[in-house]
Amino acid sequence: MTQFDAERTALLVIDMQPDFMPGGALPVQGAAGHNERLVGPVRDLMDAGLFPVQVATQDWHPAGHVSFASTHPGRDIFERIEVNGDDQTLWPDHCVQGTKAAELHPDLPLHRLAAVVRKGMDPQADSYSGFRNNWGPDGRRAPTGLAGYLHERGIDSVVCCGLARDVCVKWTAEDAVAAGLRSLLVWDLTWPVDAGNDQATRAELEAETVEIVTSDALPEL
Ligand code: VGL
Ligand code: ZN
Repeated sequence: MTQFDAERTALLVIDMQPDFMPGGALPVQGAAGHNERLVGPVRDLMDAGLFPVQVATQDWHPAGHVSFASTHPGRDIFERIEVNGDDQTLWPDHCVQGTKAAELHPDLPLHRLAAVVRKGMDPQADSYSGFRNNWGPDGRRAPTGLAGYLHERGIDSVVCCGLARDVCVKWTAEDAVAAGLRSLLVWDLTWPVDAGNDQATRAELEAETVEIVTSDALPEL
């Protein structure tokens, strides 16, 4: 393992929005009706101040977004279709711009965030990774600017937590590697849309050299 320099590490708090929590439109599994089980440990990590830069991502879709099943008459949620030549899972309407359930969870210490990167704003392109669009009508995986932001802040490592383990956290952690960053994922501070994906998620992350850690090990890394 390369030397871990906390001073050059950013905490990425991914999509901690009520729509991905129990009671929301597209809830993750593993919290059984208790948002606090998701929010509490992430709040504690943010408050611990282990890393000098904390950045949140926020899924932020316009109404009628291409990723919503409701946008495609006759299609069901969780169906997969081809959009602009790319594979697209159809989701329930979620994280619609301006709605309460799309806000970052208010029980998080949001004042600690140096930046919030919004994604999925292009009506025609989905964005799982905080770094870029999945694809797009123009064939471009348009970047959000997060890689440039982190590089300019002198960051060389990221610690990823949040929602959802098998979708946006996974894509973001993998793209961090692609951006030349050391990428850690705090497994117990992520929760999946589908826990049935956990084994594959773990294997794919490891194949992409994302380091899977647990929160109790963080202070000693
Ligand atoms: C996410 C599905 C659709 C996520 C976002 O944050 O993991 N999942 N949009
Ligand atoms: Zn989304």
